[in-house]
Amino acid sequence: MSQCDQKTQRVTLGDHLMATNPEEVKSLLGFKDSKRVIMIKAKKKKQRPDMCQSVCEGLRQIPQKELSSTYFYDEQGSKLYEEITRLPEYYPTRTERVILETIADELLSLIPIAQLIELGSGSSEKTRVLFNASHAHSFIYIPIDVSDTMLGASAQQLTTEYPDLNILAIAGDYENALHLLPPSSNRLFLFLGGTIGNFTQTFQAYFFTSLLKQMSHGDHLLIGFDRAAHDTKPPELIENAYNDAQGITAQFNLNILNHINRQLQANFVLEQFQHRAVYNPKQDQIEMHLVSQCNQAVTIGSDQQEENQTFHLAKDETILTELSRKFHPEQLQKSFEMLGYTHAKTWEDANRHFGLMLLKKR
Ligand code: AVJ
Repeated sequence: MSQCDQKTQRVTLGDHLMATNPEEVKSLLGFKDSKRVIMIKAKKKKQRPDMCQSVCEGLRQIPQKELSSTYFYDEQGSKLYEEITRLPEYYPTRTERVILETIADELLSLIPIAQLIELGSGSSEKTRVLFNASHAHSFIYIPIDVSDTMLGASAQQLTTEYPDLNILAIAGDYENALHLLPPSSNRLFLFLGGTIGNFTQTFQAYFFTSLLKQMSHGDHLLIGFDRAAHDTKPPELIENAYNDAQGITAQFNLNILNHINRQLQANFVLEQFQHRAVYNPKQDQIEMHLVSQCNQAVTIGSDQQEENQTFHLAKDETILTELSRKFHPEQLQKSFEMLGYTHAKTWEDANRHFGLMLLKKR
């Protein structure tokens, strides 16, 4: 039996409660005393394909080898991404923050938020804009992130900055974590940063259909999306955001190989790959690759292991590491309406570089 049966137990940060169903979480939500952070770990429902299997499958693919962009985010990768968000070329993060600052009061007056649920909260950097705007902090903040170290550290930091804020941090992937949310109304789900751009169209439809099922009447969803190139947004602006002068994005891209080397005892030589990111105007997406600088072979798995696998890369052959889709607001709105969402409002910055779309469950 999990520790959650002890209903009044408080946990210190770093400890995790395991919760397997919404009832257990609901009992945890009754906290009203001075301990304002509870951290739980979402138990895996489905076993995901393991990293080795996924990486090998991707490298076996013909004609285009690929690696899942989820493998960018080891500790070093998460740090590099944080650095990216502060780069002068990387407009999405700061533009999204400006929009949030502009609309915070309006948003909070539109929705009487009981729970603020953030999918992929990371360092909760932009969410602070909403905490700053809502003086009463009458809601519970529920950050969800796969990285439990990031989650713990940022929850800790938030309690010192906002002593009145109640936090229920859930470590786990979105699907497992969402199944833990106790039913409630007046919830605002946040999916910021343009992360929706990493979803394929198929996965987007699947993901937001299952989210809608979890939502109650009157719940809202706020999505941050990067806009496709248009009259006031040249494609070069988008391309430059992924080709910064300091080479941080290149490091971020190459780090995926480090992560695989370490996790799977692989032997990628980072110096033999080069970062490439191009904007594809037909598909409205950034396509990020690692380009092999020579003919080479890579082995996944240490020599002692029997099932180690070798992959060949020709000079100039590439591994696709990320697609970052960009959107036309009208099309995005339509795709959500087709899933059954109601469009409430879309906000943009003055240059129309980035957008926030508020959707609602009827
Ligand atoms: C985290 C998916 C929003 O696509 O802009 C940044 C990741 N990759 N630079 C993006 C990323 C290269 C980022 N998202």
